[in-house]
Amino acid sequence: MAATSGSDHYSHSKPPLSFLFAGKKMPLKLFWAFALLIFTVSRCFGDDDHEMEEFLKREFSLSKPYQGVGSSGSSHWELMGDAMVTTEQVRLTPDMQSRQGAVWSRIPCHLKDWEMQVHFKIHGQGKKNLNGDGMAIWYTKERVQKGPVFGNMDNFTGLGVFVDTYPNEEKHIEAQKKRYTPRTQRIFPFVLAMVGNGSISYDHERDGWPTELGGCNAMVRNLKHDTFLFIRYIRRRLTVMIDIDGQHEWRDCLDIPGVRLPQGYYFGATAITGDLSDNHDIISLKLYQLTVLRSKKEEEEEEDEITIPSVDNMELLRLGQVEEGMSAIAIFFTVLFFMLGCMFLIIIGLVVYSHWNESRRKRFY
Ligand SMILES: *[C@@H]1O[C@H](CO)[C@@H](O)[C@H](O)[C@H]1NC(C)=O
Ligand SMILES: *[C@@H]1O[C@H](CO)[C@@H](O)[C@H](O)[C@H]1NC(C)=O
Ligand SMILES: [Ca+2]
Repeated sequence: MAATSGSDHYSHSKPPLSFLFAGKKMPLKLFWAFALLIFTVSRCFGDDDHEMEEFLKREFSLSKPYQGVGSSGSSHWELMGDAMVTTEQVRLTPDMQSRQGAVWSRIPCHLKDWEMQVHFKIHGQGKKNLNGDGMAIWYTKERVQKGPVFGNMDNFTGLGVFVDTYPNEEKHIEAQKKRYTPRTQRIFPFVLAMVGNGSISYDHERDGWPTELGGCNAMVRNLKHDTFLFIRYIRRRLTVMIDIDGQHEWRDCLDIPGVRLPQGYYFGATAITGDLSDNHDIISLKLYQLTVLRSKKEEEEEEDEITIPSVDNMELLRLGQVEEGMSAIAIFFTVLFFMLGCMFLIIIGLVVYSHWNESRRKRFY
C-alpha cells in the first residue's frame, strides 16, 4: 500500500481558522465559537493535524483508467442503471430525461477515520434551473438499490451527501401561487448532508430540508475548471468541504460533531434525472485512511460499537436551522446596536454621575 501525500489538493490539509466562523452565521453559534475559540486553537496547534497521516486506500478509490469497472467481477466497483464508463469519466447519467445510474464499491469499509475526495463534473444543455436533478455520494449499509433519492433507495441507512441542482420546493410553491417566503436562504445547486437510520424518509418536495444536517450553496454546473467535494469523518465529526472555484482552496460547507456512523458500510455515487437533466460525471473517488491519535478519554468514549447511524443533538441542530435567517448584515446591525446600547448606557452613567457629583458639591458649599 503506497503512502501518498496526495495530489496538489491534499497539500492544504490544514483547514484555516476561519473554518470556525464560516458557514452559517448566527449569534448563538458565534457566541459558542468565541467561547470555544481558545480551546480549539490550542487543540488545532496541539495534536490534531500534526499527528494525522493519510493513506490512499486503492481498494476504495476509483480513478482513470477505470480498469475493469462495470465489465468484470474482479473490479472493486460495480456499475448500475444508466451509468457508463468512458476513458475520461464514469458518467452516472447522460444529459437525458429520466435516467438513473450509480457506481458502488463492492467492499465494505471498516476504517474508523477517513476522507473521501470526489472529483466530479455536472454539465448540460439546460439553462439555470432548467436542469436536474443532482447526484449523491454515499456511505451506506445498502448498496446497488434503485430509488428516488438521487438514484438510491429511500430510507437508506448511513450517510448521504447530496449535490441537489434543482430547487423543487421553490418551484412547487411558485406553482401554487403562494407568496414565497424562504425559510432558509438556499441557493441552488445546494450541497447537503443527511444521515438515515433505515426509517427516515428523504423529502424530495422540500429538497431534503426536514432531515438536513447542514449544507451550502455550490455553483458547480458547466464550469471549465475541476470541481471537488471532500467528505471527512474524524472522531465522529463530519466535515464537508468544496473546491469549486478553480483556486485549489477548500471552502467549508458543513461541520458537525457527534455523527455516529457504523463501520463496514459501502461507498457509492449515484445520480438521477427527471424531466430536466444533466451529465453527472465522476472523474475520481479517492479514499484516504486518516490515522488519528486518540486520547484515553476519547477512546473510552468511542468504545461502544455503533450499530445504527445517528446524530447527537439533532434537535439542537434543527433549532439552529430555524435561526438560520440571520445574515451577515443582521449580525452587523446586532453588534452595532449592542455597541450603541453600551455607549448610550455609559453616557447615561457619566451624566448621572456628574449630576450626582455636582449636587454633592453643591451640598458642600
Ligand atoms: C430513526 O430516527 C428517527 C428520528 O430520529 C427515530 O424516530 C427512529 O426511532 C429511528 N429508528 C431507529 C431504528 O433507530
Ligand atoms: C420509509 O419510512 C417511512 C417512515 O418510517 C415509511 O412511511 C415509508 O413507507 C418508507 N418508505 C419506503 C420506500 O420504505
Ligand atoms: Ca431537488
